[in-house]
Amino acid sequence: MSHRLYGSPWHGIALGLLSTFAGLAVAELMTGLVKGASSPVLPVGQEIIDVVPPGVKDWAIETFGTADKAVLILGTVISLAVIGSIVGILAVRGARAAAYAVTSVVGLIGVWAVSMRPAPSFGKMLPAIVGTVVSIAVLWWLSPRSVAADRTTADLSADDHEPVGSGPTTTELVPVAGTSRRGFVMGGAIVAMGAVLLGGLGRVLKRRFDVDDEREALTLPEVDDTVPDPPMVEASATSFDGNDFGLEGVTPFVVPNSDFYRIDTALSVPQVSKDDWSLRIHGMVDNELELSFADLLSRPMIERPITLSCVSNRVGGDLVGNAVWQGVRMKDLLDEAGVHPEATQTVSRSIDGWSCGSPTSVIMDGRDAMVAIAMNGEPLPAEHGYPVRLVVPGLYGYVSATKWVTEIEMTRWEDFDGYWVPRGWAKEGPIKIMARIDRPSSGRTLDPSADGAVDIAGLAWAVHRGISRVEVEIDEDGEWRECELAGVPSDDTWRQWRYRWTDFTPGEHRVTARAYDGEGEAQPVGPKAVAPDGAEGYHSVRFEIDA
Ligand SMILES: Nc1nc2c(c(=O)[nH]1)N[C@H]1C(S)=C(S)[C@@H](COP(=O)(O)O)O[C@H]1N2
Ligand SMILES: [Mo]
Repeated sequence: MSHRLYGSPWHGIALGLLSTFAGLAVAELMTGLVKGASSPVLPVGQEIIDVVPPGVKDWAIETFGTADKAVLILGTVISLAVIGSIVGILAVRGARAAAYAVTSVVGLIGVWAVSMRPAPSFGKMLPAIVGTVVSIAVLWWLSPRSVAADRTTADLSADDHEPVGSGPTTTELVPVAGTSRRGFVMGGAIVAMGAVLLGGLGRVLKRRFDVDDEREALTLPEVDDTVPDPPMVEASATSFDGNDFGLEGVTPFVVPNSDFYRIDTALSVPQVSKDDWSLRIHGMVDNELELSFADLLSRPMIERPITLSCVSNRVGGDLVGNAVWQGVRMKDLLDEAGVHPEATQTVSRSIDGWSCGSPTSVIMDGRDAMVAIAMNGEPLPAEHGYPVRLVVPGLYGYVSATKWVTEIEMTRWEDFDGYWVPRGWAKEGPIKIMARIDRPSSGRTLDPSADGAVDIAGLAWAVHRGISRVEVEIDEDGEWRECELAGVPSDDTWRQWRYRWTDFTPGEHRVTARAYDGEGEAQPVGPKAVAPDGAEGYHSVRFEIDA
């Protein structure tokens, strides 16, 4: 650093960034040392999520998909860096007290944000506290001060009262690096290296809290009640007898775990060990139940393919998927607990404090609502709720599918609102009927198959009501052509459909699809936005057939 830069705003920004990132790095280290300790960055971001209006949240989900969290974390870190830079400029301008004060306030916001999470504890707040202390220590150590002035005072007092050299000057007792340009560069390098090392160490140490290993080692219990494979209800007139046409570009009937959409408010995936987990069923019940993971595993197990959808799924969107879930029927557990007739709402809560409420009548009406432990033959992936989540056929995820579930409370419909309800989403969330075109994908060229047909295909769902018919219209000619339907194991899954267009012409086209549910009711024309209770409208795609 040149003489000109020492004391300049750039010097201040460098100091501020060093202080900020040293604090964040040590916070990261603490999360690796103390189990359950929370980085303050995530909760501060979470508080931001909690205050943004649903419209903005919705926009974020649509714009960034599941990357919205990464964007939020990045935004929080950038904000901290900006505040840190201002703090550094204050410090090099001699306003050290103000610099310490602002840093303390930022630290307190971090501690507060952590305390707003469920089950706050001192251990959880440690990273924010220690990180703030380290930030202030770095500011103190690297801030410039007028050595001459210190010396003069010290020397004067020494001259007056004490033998020379024993005066208590800051510079002599503690080597403050910031007092010289050279000292700042050296000290800054030490702080930067230390931050990288300690932050990295924290990351490595934190891995020991991951549930990956215990998840891998877990053996799933036998299923007592499953649907036959290949499970089928009546396929369409063309009697195609598989679940999957196997067409390129069409989402498979069962979506692999790695491709399954993920939506939640958790900024870091909760790592919940099955040994620490329990499920409490309480509220308006005769006998409160508390189940350990082993208790749950010893119960009769069902296995069902069920389609899950997010209420934020737009027409044609991919926040929807079908998986084979294994678990215990919720009804069995609730019957054992003895639900009071006035308990019209089944509230579930997750370890991270998220909650939702489902109509008890829906949970208990005989559908395969379950407390699930497995997804597509594997223990639930951590991001899909390991060790235990809920799955309710026919309800959007935000009112039913609690991941990392630890609590079911039976209460009245009017006595509680789940997480998304006060944020502008409907209290009731039955999944709406929808047809989606996967092939062709929008704007693409579609080639005829060897037997001379252009295969248009996709998926349709009306979860728990089933799909009885899908039609496509080509080039808005007003003619709705009936599609072939693949087989399905039950009304709880989506259904593949296909239209083999034989009398096609090369050039640009547009295809639109619509579905009918199990009762023959047609998909509404819409259009309706996703908020407050799910999108409506026909999916339509432009494509081209080469000459
Ligand atoms: N704990 C918790 N569970 C949750 C959520 C959440 O934010 N936290 N989001 C719900 C929503 S909105 C949906 S759509 C589904 C998505 O489940 P998936 O991520 O396994 O696809 O989870 C539900 N369960
Ligand atoms: Mo959702």
